Amino acid sequence: MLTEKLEKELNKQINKELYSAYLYTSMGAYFVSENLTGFAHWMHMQAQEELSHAQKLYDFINERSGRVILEQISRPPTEWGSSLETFEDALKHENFITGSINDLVNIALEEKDHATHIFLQWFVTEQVEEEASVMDIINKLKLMKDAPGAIFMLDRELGQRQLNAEA
Ligand code: OFO
Repeated sequence: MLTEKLEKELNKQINKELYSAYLYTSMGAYFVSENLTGFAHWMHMQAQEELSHAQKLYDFINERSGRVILEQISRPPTEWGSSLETFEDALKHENFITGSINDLVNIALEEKDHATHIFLQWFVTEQVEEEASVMDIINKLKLMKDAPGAIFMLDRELGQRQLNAEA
């Protein structure tokens, strides 16, 4: 059984993961409008992963006899100044999510809920991967300095992204 506090905080995390999916779908729509279909594909794959993160939390709350309560999802931004700015925003968002997961881990420890603590370890590891993959793209975009040929190559590379069944 989850404590009331943990149930509430896990529900809040579902909302954050759903917002992440919304944000990346919006970034995908921006890239479609810029004719960068590979970049858009990468964002759409990321949005799918975020939905699976929300589902993991949803399932866990139910398994622990808690109650899932869905809240309103905020409107994401719709415009960015460049590809680099978009990915920098994505990194900022992932840093925020990492902080939120770390706070959840602290609460699980305070509440002495070891099952939730173990469950959250998956998210801790996942956040390291999420931040690293966005950082990698930011580094590439900085090196390219808007060279059209390089952007085209990166668009092709990002268009190859497959859905990770584990994430
Ligand atoms: Fe769910 O990891 Fe990104 O936000």
